[in-house]
Amino acid sequence: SHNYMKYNTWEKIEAWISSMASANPSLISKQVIGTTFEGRSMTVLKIGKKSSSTKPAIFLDCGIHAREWISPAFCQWFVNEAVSTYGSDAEMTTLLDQMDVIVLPVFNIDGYVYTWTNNRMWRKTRSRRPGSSCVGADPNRNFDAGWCTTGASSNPCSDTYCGSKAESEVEVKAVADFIRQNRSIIKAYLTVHSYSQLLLFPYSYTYQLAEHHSELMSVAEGAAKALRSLYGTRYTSGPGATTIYPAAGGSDDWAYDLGVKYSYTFELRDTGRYGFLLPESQIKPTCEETMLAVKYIAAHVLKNL
Ligand code: 0X9
Ligand code: ZN
Ligand code: ZN
Repeated sequence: SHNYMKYNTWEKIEAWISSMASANPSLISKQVIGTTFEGRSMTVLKIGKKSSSTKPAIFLDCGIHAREWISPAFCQWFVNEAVSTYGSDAEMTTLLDQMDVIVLPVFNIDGYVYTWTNNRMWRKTRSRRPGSSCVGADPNRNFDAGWCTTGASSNPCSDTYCGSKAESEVEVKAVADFIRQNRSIIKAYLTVHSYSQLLLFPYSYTYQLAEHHSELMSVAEGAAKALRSLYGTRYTSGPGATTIYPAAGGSDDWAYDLGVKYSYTFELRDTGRYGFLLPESQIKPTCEETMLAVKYIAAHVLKNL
């Protein structure tokens, strides 16, 4: 069976997506939202108790950046925890009765595959364009939020290349289209990266404070406190621009400006000892503590519907 305490290949994750959906038909449905540059299907798992009326939803994605392997590991962990604690954990049961969580387990599938086969430190997509020998754009610089104005590069060979235009990357376009289509039901956007132990919220493309800054900050601090309660792991919360660095074209800022108020970027463990090469022994503790933060945010969203 699927090993949640190891980093899994895309082949394993793809098989897992199918088997999770078929083994839990009352709680999980799947939907293909697009195709990657190299032709792989992007499939979301919608988790929640089936209802006759339309339910509000939380969108959760992992693996925007290829080398951040702990991130897809978290999405797999989340889906498993959701189905295995529904009906026994009161918080999870209420959450999935009232809302759906739409999970994209690996956003940048082509990049993720490339980190397994060619270059463990690859970050970007794997798109090619006539006229440039450099491959890929940074999907988290490719959203239409102050696109390419700060903290991004217009050089196709840079690791933070913003792409030829906003949403030039088919993976970004697929996610943006899906969120636009489901704009009225999506109440929170959560995106998981590594590393640095941060809980970021808008804005990153400007130093201006978000309209809902105080609420976003207090929810982030509550989530960080919940996370810390398990193993003492310390997270710093704040707007991206001042907490990490100014950088335009991110998914969090784009979702927020679209009207998804609760928009957060997690930067998971660690603070640099292992960095992107986080040992598999840390998958379980990292995922367990992060679950507490995600559930805290979800409970806040639910309370404020
Ligand atoms: O630079 C990024 O895209 C993220 N950090 S990472 O080390 N995982 O690459 C931070 C994203 C913060 N949000 C925005 N810049 N919008
Ligand atoms: Zn990242
Ligand atoms: Zn657990």
